[in-house]
Formats: sequence, C-alpha cells, structure tokens
Amino acid sequence: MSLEASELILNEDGSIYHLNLQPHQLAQTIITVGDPDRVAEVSKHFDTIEHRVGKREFHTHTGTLKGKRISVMSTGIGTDNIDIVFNELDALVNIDFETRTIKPQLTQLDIIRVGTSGAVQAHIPVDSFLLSQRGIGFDSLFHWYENDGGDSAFAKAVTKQLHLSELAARPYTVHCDSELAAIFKSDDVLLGNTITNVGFYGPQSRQLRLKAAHKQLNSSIESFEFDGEKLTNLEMETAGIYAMSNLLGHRAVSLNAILANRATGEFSQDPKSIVEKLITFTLQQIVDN
Ligand code: R1P
Repeated sequence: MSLEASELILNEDGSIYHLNLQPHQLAQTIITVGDPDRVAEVSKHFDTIEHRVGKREFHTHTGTLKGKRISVMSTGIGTDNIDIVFNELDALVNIDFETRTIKPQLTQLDIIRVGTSGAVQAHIPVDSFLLSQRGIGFDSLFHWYENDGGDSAFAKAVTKQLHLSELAARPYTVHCDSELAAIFKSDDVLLGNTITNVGFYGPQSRQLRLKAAHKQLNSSIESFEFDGEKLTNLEMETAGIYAMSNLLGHRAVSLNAILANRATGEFSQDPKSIVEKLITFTLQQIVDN
C-alpha cells in the first residue's frame, strides 16, 4: 500500500520532511547528539565529509573515518524530537520514496547517542562516562505506539517507589541493544539506568523561581532499588531513543558524559573537554569494532 502525501512527507528534492536528507546521504552507523554545534565537533575527526545537510535543529554530517561510513546528526532536545528523528531515519532506509511503499528487505541501523546528563547518585563522579542499560521514560512517547509493554516490572517498581501516580505519569522502561552496547563497555564506562523526562527544570526537580510539585522526586530516585538495580542519571532523550529503536528494529545505545551531580550539587569544571573525550572514545570504539 502506497503511503499518502500527508503521511510520508517529502520535500521537492526528494528529501524527507524534517531531516532534509535523501536516502543516499545517510550512513548505517549514526551518532546522535542533542546540540547542533556538537555535530561539527564529531565530524571534525572524520577523514572525509560527503554531505552536510540541515533544517531546524536537525543537522547531519555524513563521512568516513578509517574507511567506516558514519553519519552524525543533532536531534535537538527532548523525546518529541526523537519521534521525528527515528521515524524519518527509518523511512530513509526502509521505505522506497519512489513507490512510497515499505521495502520487503529491512535495513537495521546502529544508533549511538553521545549526550550529556546529570547523575543522581553521590558516588557517580562528575566528568565520568555512563552507558544507559535501561531508559526509563517519564515522557509518554512509547505509549503512543502499539508495543509489548517493555520492561513493565521495572516500570511498575518505578511508579510505586517514586510515587508517580500523584503526577499521573506512567513511566515505561526499555533496554539498550546489548550487542551494540558491548562495543562501548570498558573499565572507564559506568553502567546505569537512565531516567528521561520532559523538561530540564521542574521535571528534574530543579527549582529556580518555581517550586517543583514533587518535592521528594530526587530523593526517592536516589533510594530506588529493584532487582539489585539503582537509578543513576537524568536526561531528556535516552528512553525515547530506546523505545523507537526497539519498535523499529534498530540497535541503539546511549552514552552520557556526566556533567552534573544532583546529589552533591557539583557541575563539571570543563564540560567541553569531557564531551570531546566521549566523542573520541566513541569514534575509536566504532572504528575498532
Ligand atoms: C539539556 O541541557 C540537554 O542536554 C542533555 C539532555 O538530554 C538535554 O537534551 O543531552 P544533550 O547534551 O545530548 O543535548
């Protein structure tokens, strides 16, 4: 069945609506970053750059490093953008734009988030790296797609121990791809369970002039335990990335530079260097594996 013009929206040059990319401009290994300025910080390490394409907050550079073709793309902030990015990335490889039909042979993408995050446990040092084994979504993105419920036992424990029903939030829990994650496991990378929420201030219990509704949120996150697992950090994309890649059949992993520690009140003295270090580590692991 052919997809209508209102559903699969293509630009005049045949590129996909928001990402502005044509299928040949995308590599099968994709690094996603939140900040559009971080795209060039990644691609400056490439040996060649074939394509530089941008629209809104979505900027992509595609090139090669040591013979490996890689795209780096900015998603902007939040899981609402992740919905757009992942549907359009998937369309670029799995929908024939001429016939507007789903291809009989699907292509699996490898997607690696290189992001920043705040730890919620005092023992996690600022300037460390953390690989998210689980994404716990306080946003609702996963619920808008037919799904298998994800890791519902973990999600139910989160609802109960964090008293989320008072906020009418129904978290979901989804996992990274374990094979892709294995490439990035090292003594220098902590493993964690990452909460993704819909904002940076109130939804992460930061109070400037406004008071957060859930006064005990961060302390109940800190004391949470289920099946020997703790909650480790807060950010705004990982659960959406894991939800969409699980649903679409792609492999994803989220790597976080821990810039803040919410339990101790610390913030990195040199965030640019730690992000650069995470970029070079990530690229090295990609080309070596
Ligand atoms: C907030 O400052 C932003 O930084 C974190 C959060 O998830 C949010 O997107 O990630 P990035 O540095 O990848 O954008």
